[in-house]
Amino acid sequence: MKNTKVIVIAVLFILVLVGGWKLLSNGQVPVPVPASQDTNLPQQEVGSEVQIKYTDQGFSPAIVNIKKGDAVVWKNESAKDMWPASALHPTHTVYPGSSIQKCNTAEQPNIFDACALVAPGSSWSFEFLQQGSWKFHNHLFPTEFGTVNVE
Ligand SMILES: [Cu+2]
Repeated sequence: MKNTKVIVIAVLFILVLVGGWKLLSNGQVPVPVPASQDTNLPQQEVGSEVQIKYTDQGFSPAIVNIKKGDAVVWKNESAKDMWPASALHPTHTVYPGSSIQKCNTAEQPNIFDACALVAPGSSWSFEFLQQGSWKFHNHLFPTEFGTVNVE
């Protein structure tokens, strides 16, 4: 009986050794990735989203600073409809390529204009590919406005 125990322990020991060696030789042991690998990248990654809330008091924040390629999401947290759009009311032509006349055309996805009522609880987003300081307003209440700075 004593010999059997010794043999079982020896076999288990060999199995553990062989198993460990196989793991190492196959490179399957997880190698930790250095966390500092991407410290050279800008803190705000391209393609991120910034949110502007629309409340009964207007847009908040009214001024946002983003990078080219980022999107701004206008979220309607008020009790009434909103319609974010590029300056200048009523034509909406300040942002390059934008115009209220392009609403309901194939170009609508590329213009800085919601082109429709955005109901309470809903949101509308736009990706900014042009650098500059772009004013926007609520087409339904043009005295409510703000600015998106794209660097
Ligand atoms: Cu307008």
